[in-house]
Amino acid sequence: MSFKKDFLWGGATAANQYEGAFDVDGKGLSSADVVTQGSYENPRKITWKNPKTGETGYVPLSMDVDQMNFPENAVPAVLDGYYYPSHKATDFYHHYREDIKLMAEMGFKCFRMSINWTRIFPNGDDEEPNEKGLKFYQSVFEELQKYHIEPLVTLSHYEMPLNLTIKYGGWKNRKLIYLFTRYAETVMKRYKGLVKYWLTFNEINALNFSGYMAGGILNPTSQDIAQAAHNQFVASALTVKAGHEIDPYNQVGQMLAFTAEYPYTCDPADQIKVMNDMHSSLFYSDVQTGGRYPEYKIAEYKRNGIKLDDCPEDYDLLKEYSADFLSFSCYSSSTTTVHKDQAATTGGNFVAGVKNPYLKSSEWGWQTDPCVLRYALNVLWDRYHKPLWIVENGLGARDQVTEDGKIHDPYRIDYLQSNIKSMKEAVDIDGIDLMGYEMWGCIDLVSAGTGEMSKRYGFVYVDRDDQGNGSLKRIPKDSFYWYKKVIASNGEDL
Ligand code: BGP
Repeated sequence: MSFKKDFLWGGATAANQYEGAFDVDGKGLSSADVVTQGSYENPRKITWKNPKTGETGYVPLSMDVDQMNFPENAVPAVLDGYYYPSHKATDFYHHYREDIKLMAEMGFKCFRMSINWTRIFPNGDDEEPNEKGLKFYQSVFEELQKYHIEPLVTLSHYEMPLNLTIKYGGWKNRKLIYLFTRYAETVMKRYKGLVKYWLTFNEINALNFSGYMAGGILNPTSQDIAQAAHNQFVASALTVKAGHEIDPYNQVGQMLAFTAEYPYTCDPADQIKVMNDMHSSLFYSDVQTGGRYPEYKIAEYKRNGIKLDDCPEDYDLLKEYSADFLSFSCYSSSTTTVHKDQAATTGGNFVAGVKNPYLKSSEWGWQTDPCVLRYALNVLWDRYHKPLWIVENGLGARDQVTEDGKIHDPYRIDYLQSNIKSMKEAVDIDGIDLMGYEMWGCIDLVSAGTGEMSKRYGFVYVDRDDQGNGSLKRIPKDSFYWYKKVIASNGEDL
């Protein structure tokens, strides 16, 4: 066994980290457009303004549930004196032809990108869609079609119309189910024949650790997160239903941030901790892909007095229109223990863990794990038996342009080589049904966790720095030529 003939090799991006042009052609303000740049040490911030008093300020972005201190009467706002990475990013908006050509040169079969909801419905609740926004993505899809590159489209990748946060409180409001589904139907109808693979919410389980990024919620409580998750599940089911009705070729998948967690010690208490942590993220796929609420979550809600605003039809929808496939991101593994005092910690973009002495870490604390994809694929396959798709994996690093104008990135090749090998084992040895592999940030873009430009993932370097300066020139890195060879040999020549 090896990768299928039509295995979807390619790369992945997200609108707010890549497109720039944040206020062009009628686009509205999105929740990502009020998030400043940060760094590994300093969290990104959501800036705010009190419309009555004119007072301004900020709150750190990734706050735990019940921890955010967003002032009452204030609204998220763009302020002078701050740098917002999404405003410029690496300007795919004006470079899409050039970028897609580079993807084609590498032999991409697939390109994962997201539609920015605010290009289509600038306020989320507008009567009519914005034609200029619709046209932009149409041109992108037509360009991809020219090169036979299959788009994989995320409908909401860590952004939503800011107006929906201000007016409705984000995803904790059931009204969002209707507004999202209307947006999904609009684009699915418009791009029928151009797009057949769709994802609803990027890393839906990020609701657990960033209610704002994943749900547009300010000051989220556990009750809000539970409700937002429920609303997103129902919206996903309705999107699957609409997708199938609009075009039988459509396949609508789930997107999960896979948490590969290992116990740090053989104390059984560590194993139980791992099980509980895995539950808190697998809950999202148990519902969206598995089609039902798992008992451990029902019991947890009961214990904690969480009550959902739901109705019996919701559960019929979840069952009948579960995701067609399960896609996920997976960069590294984490390690955990109840004996925190015995272990050193390491980073991650939103959640930190315990350092695994067997693995090497990047500058941002992400550990390279040569077995993680095989492990992830097996866990998910055993649980759901639905086709799987790796839609994010890669290495963020500080690349340097050398005197010869080139970028030598052997560390990236090493990382990808070991990860692709692990994924290959899951297919060859374990017989798992895998649809494709999309390397994250295939053309350099800004980091979601820190907002930095200098944390680069791409096969293609983009000349832009953390202050937004640079010519935007695109330069293929050494890994570009390596990946071309991997695709050409369908994963045999690593
Ligand atoms: C995932 C997100 C992406 C992406 C990636 C890398 O969690 O879906 O948007 O950016 O992580 O993380 P970072 O950009 O923080 O390095």
